[in-house]
Amino acid sequence: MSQRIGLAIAPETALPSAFVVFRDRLEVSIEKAARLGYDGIELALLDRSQVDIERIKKLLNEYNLELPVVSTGQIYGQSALCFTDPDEGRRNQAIAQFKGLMEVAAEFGAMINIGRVRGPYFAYISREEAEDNFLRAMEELAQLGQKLGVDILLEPVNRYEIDFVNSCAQGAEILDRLGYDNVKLMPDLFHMNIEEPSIEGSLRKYIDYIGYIHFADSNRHAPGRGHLDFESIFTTLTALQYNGFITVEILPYPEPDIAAKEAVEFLRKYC
Ligand code: LER
Ligand code: MN
Repeated sequence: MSQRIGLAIAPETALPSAFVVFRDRLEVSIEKAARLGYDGIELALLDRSQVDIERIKKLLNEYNLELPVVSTGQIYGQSALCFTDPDEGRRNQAIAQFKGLMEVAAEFGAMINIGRVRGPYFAYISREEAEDNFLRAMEELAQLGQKLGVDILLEPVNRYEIDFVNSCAQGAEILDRLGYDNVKLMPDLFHMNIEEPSIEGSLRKYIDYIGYIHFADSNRHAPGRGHLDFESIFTTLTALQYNGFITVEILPYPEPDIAAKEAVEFLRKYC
């Protein structure tokens, strides 16, 4: 068994900050992903009303694709709602919207990600208070995850996008404080290249926390278009017996169809 390759896609209403290669009708992107030879798709969503669950299930079945993860960065990217927000009303809105997406994930037997929706540190409250807001939200969500059978993935994101949980070390530390084993770490090679002392070293060090990985090259273009050493990254993942999804989350450069095709062709050389 080796790693399976996923492609992150979003509905046509998503903003460019969804950071996916295809922002289009889901039917169109799912067909393209299958035709290009991906094993699965990650759905980047803003809220549950965006998906016709039965229709997507039917398409996944027809094309023999998996749906490993629902991602949620747009809750913050598009609506600026997040779990650290000092305003209880806004925090609860973020939690409610996220719970709606957890129900979508449960329908697909998928995991759910927490990237930017965790929120930043806010200047007018202490760091402890922001972390406390986050941890209280996480407890509620981890408990719901246990009921729904949905694992939650905390994604360290680089310092230029958010200032809270940038590295695997910081992610692992907060997961230890939280103490729920259905909450895992989700490294993203693009962020790792900025924040980690060594990509391979951090994969090795935090492998027991890792449930899923985002793949991109150093410039967030298709793997092969930047300067990451994929040979070495795959050797490491294989030695660690990581058999989960590696999902392509890249910018649509030079254009979406080319980027998506190049990415899967490049990665297939290794898995
Ligand atoms: C954002 O840069 C990112 O990598 C997403 O997966 C998380 O919101
Ligand atoms: Mn990512």
